[in-house]
Amino acid sequence: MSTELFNLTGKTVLVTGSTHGLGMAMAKGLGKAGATIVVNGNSSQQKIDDAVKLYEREGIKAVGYKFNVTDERQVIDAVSKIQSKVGPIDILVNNAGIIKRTPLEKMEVADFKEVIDVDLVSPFIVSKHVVKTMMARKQGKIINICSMMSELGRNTVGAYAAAKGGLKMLTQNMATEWAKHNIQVNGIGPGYFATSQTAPIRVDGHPFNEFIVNRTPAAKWGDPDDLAGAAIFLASRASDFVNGHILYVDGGILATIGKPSNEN
Ligand code: GCO
Repeated sequence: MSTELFNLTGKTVLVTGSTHGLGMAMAKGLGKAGATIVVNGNSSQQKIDDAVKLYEREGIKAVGYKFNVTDERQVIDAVSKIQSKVGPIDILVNNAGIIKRTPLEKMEVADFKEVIDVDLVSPFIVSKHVVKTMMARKQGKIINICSMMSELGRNTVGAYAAAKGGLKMLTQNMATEWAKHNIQVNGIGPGYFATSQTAPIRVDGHPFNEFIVNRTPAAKWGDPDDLAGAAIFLASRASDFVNGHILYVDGGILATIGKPSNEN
């Protein structure tokens, strides 16, 4: 009974921004649990094709679709093509996101709006067009990828924090409106993970690198594969009565005030 709860065989999963990083790590976990992965990216068709090959090399069924998650017309076309060619989207993971690290007083308004557009508005756009079929089928799972910045501020990431804080509340409101249709909407809040997005603040000697290791009770940066279990849980029958919950996978950061750097 227990393993069946987490079995995603026969399910179709769309993971936005799944050609690399945390999106790919979560998608691989979902694929290894049996799901067919719809790979999305917006940079180049080649990057999507290469990513699909990576999934297939791990025995995962994957198909690629290039579309810009902030462009409602492209989202409508892509969702329609996916649902007619692959099948209804059972599970949506809104993972695509960007970050711009600039002090707020120096940030261009256009840059602020771009971060909000990608990180907050696009999960709304994609969910709005995927949920229609979920409502008709009276089943579905939506997982919004939040952040430590859904709960905490940090110097230079104000736009990102505003977006991810908003995404936490959007997750709770989606759950409020759609749970009655047997659609579970939840979030995953990754802590600090070793990805291309965090590479600039992980370089040896960068003060933030040491700070995070000290600030994290697990005393390390997360490995993207550490997110697979949370994704499988929130995508599977095991979470059928979980709604509006943000599951933090952060090595304990949010559990603690932290400690002096000279304390073990
Ligand atoms: C930063 C990091 C964070 C992490 C993650 C934390 O500059 O603070 O990029 O934003 O990537 O979002 O949950």
